[in-house]
Amino acid sequence: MRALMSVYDKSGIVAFAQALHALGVEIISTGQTQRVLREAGIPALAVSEVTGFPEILDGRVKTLHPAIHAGLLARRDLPAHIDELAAHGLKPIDLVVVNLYPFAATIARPGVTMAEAQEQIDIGGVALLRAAAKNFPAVLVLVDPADYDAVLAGLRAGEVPLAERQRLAAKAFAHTAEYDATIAAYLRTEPLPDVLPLAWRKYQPLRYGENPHQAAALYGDFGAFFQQLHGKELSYNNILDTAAAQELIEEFPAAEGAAVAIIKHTNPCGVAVSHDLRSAWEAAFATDREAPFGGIIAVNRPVDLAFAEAVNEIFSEIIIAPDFLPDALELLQRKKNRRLLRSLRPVTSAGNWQIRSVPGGVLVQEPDHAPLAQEEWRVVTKRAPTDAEAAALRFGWRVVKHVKSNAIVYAAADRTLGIGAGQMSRVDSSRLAVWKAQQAGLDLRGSVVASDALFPFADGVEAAIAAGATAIIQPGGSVRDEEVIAAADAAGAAMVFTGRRHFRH
Ligand code: 93A
Repeated sequence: MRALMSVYDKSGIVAFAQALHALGVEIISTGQTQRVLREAGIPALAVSEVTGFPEILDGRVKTLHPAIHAGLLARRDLPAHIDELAAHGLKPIDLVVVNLYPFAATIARPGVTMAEAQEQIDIGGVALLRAAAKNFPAVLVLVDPADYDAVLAGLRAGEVPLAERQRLAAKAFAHTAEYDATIAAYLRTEPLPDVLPLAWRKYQPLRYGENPHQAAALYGDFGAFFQQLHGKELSYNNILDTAAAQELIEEFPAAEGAAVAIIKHTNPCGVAVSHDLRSAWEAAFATDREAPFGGIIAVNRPVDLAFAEAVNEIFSEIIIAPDFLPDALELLQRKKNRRLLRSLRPVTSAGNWQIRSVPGGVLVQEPDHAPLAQEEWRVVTKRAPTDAEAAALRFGWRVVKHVKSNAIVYAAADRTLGIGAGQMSRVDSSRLAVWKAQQAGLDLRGSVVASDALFPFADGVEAAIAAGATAIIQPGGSVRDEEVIAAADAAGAAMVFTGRRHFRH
């Protein structure tokens, strides 16, 4: 029996090779692998001794040779294949151990150049894996040290069962597929390619999905964005809420003030900015004093003790912050069920796709991370917003984008006053927002209202004005815009068209 060993990461390889050698397996290996094996006293042939051809082009061509690939691909059940090997002086290879050039780790390095990345694209190793996996009834293929022991046990017992060989082959093809997908994603230049190169590893198993009877897992690189400092593991719904909370809070740069967003079921129940986190918390919590229980809180500045003491009063599932001061962390860690997450980098900056599953496939879009684009805003009423109204319109517009459609947000310059989310009719969202404000004991007189999409009729605007709003922000673009504008003018209200809507389905 002959084995070909060619590994970039050499850990564990000596012990495995020793075990193979003890079983009488002849070992062939590439340059550095051979060096490591020989240093450990294991006899190993160089690939060049088998091929009669040296490694060339700085190792770009090591194993890409018919003497290797014929040895892997020959069908053992066809005498013609066996004869052909012999006619060319070749011998079968029955086991392949490969560990590819670390392309993913290379591109994860900050400042890596394209030339460095290209050099780490493994060609020969991938070819070895695919050839061995294709011929899996005869050739064992190993890409994972976790499989070494089972294969050794099989060899010692005299046979590795066909089902195990097939499992290893599937694993090898999954490995090369992931490897190639990573390369394709890195090299991709067009925004929406014909084939989606997806290569997501399981990051974390989840106890369940949206509900306890649904199995679920998290894939990808969540850990690059959030570090969990405390608390039991995040649930499926926690992760969705965390993403929504962080996206919202990133609307508010720390330099412009301390911001707090309270999220429940991916919708904000209150958002505010102030000079410090504690007062921002109080203003955000004032929007809705019921819903935040069991909610998620995101802030844009390091958590201090004053804020920690205030939020400690209510039960919240998760607090997300750029950092936690030691005394605040100590206090917040006292509750076992509370998760504390440090946001490591902006979730809204990367050009990452948003992907959602639909029957038979996925929908892909760019995220709605557009900036305010205030230069596109147009005052359409006779009266322009006052400075105070303009500040409130900006605030409301930043928040309404993060509310499920139909979305209506009543706001002041520094806080939400009433939020109506997720209704099938815009009028109902408006009614809800007003009702919520009333429930919270908030006065909507002099407030502004933000609508994620156009008001189709004048009635929505009339209702907002009746509720106390003096300025309105919305995309505009209804066939009845004239009536809608006239309704605002009739009440002396100011209205701004943004020309851009923010549906969130
Ligand atoms: O540059 S390659 O794509 N050309 C090859 O022919 C080839 N054959 C194996 N890289 C190739 N390999 C890779 O070399 C293996 O996948 C492994 O990662 C590495 C082992 O080389 P060494 O034993 O010299 O460290």
